[in-house]
Amino acid sequence: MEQLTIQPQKAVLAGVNLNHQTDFDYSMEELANLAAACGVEVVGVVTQNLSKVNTTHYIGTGKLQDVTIMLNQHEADMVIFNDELSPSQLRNLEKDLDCKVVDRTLLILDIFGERAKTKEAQLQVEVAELQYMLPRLVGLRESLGRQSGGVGTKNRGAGEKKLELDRRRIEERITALNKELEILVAHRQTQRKKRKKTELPVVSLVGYTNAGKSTVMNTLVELFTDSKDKFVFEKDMLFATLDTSVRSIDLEDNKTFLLTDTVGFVSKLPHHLVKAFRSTLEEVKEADLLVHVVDFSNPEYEQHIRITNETLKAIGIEGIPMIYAYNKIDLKEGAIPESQDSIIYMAAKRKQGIDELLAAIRAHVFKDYVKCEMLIPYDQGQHVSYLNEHANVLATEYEELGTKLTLECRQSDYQKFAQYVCEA
Ligand SMILES: Nc1nc2c(ncn2[C@@H]2O[C@H](COP(=O)(O)OP(=O)(O)OP(=O)(O)O)[C@@H](O)[C@H]2O)c(=O)[nH]1
Ligand SMILES: [Mg+2]
Repeated sequence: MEQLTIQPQKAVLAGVNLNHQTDFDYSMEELANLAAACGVEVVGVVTQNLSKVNTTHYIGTGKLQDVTIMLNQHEADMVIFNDELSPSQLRNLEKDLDCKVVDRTLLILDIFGERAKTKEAQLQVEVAELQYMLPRLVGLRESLGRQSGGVGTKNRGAGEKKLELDRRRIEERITALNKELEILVAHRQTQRKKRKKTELPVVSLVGYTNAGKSTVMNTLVELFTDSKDKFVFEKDMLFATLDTSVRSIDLEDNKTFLLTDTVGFVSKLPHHLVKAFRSTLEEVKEADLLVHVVDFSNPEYEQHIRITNETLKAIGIEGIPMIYAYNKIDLKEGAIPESQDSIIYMAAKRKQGIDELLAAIRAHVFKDYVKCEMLIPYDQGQHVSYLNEHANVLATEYEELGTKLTLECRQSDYQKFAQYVCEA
C-alpha cells in the first residue's frame, strides 16, 4: 500500500486576464484561497493579459517559461490554472511543464469531495468528478499518476482508482451513481411534499460561500427552537456547507416558517458541479422568500452579490422575492447605513440586527395573514386548541354562544373556519 502521508504541496498559480477584467486580481486571490483550502502552499503567481486564451497552452510560450523558472526556484511540482482547461491544453501543459497540472474546476471538485458528508452530496460530487474526467482521461492519467491522486489530501488515491477504469466503465459508473441519486432525491421530494402540506412559508438562505448563512440559521435556531441539536455546521472556510438543511422557526406569536440553509456559491463554479447540485438546490426553487446573505466586510462583496445572483439564475431560480442581509457589520469600519425594508445590516454572530431581519421576513411571508374575530361554539373546542397553536390569538372571551377569539391567522385557516368568522 502506498503511504498517504500528507505533505503540503507547493504550487504556482497561473491566470489569464481576458480583456482587462476588473475582478481579475480578486479571482486570483480567490484561487489562492481555494488552493489553501486544499492544503496547497502557493509559492508564485504568473498572470498574463490577453484578448483570447492560448488555445494550446492557455498562456503564451514566454509565460510558460516564467512558470518553469518559478517551479524550479521553489522546488514546486504543481501549477494551478485559474480557468477550466480544455482536454488538449491539459495534455500539452502536462507534457511541456513536466509537472502536475490542475485547473480551477479540479480544485473546487477536490474541496467538495473532501467536504461532502451526506451520501447525496458524495454521490453528486463523484458524478461531477467523473463528468469532468471523461474527456480528459489521457492528460489526467499522467497528471494524477505523477503524484498520488487528487489535489488535496483525502481524495488522494480515489482519483487514481477512477482512472484505472476505462471510458466505458466510467460511463457505466455515472449511470449507476445517477440511479442511486434518483432514489435519494425521490425520498427528499417526498419529505418536501409532506412539508408542503403544512403550508408553512419557506425562507431560503442563499449567498456566496463563507458569507454567514449557516450562522444566521443557527442564530435563529438558538432563539426560536427548543432543541439545540438542530444547529448546523458553520466554519470559517470555503464550502463549509454542502447539503440543504431545513429548520422550523416558531416565532412567539405562533407564526412559523421553514428556514433552509444550503451550499454557497463561488465565481466560476464548475458547470458539472452546478448541474450535480441542482437537486440539492431544488428546495431553494420552491422558497417563498430568499434571504441573500452577504459578507459586507469583504471588499469584493458587490462582486459576490453579482455572482450569487447569476448562479441563481443559471439554476433556474428567478422571480422569488429577495431580502439582502448585509452581514458581519461588526468587522466593517465607518458608519453603517440604516436597515430598510429589504436591506438589512446585521452581524449574525453577535445577534445584531436579528429583529430587523425577522421584521423583513415577516413582512414578506406573513402578509396574507388575516386579522379577524371568530366565535367558536363550545362543542367545537378542538378548533380553539388548533387556533391557539396555529394562529396568533390576541384575545379570548367566553360568550354565551361560544369562545370568541380575536386573532391573526393564515389565509388557509381563515377559509377553513370561515363559518365562525364574525362579520365586522
Ligand atoms: N465577525 C463576524 N463573523 C461572522 C458573522 N457571521 C458569520 N461569521 C463567521 O463567518 C464564517 C463563515 O460562516 P458560515 O455561517 O459558516 O458561512 P456560510 O455562508 O454558511 O458558508 P458556506 O457554508 O461555506 O457557504 C464563520 O467563521 C462565522 O463565525 C458576523 O456577523 N461577524
Ligand atoms: Mg454554511
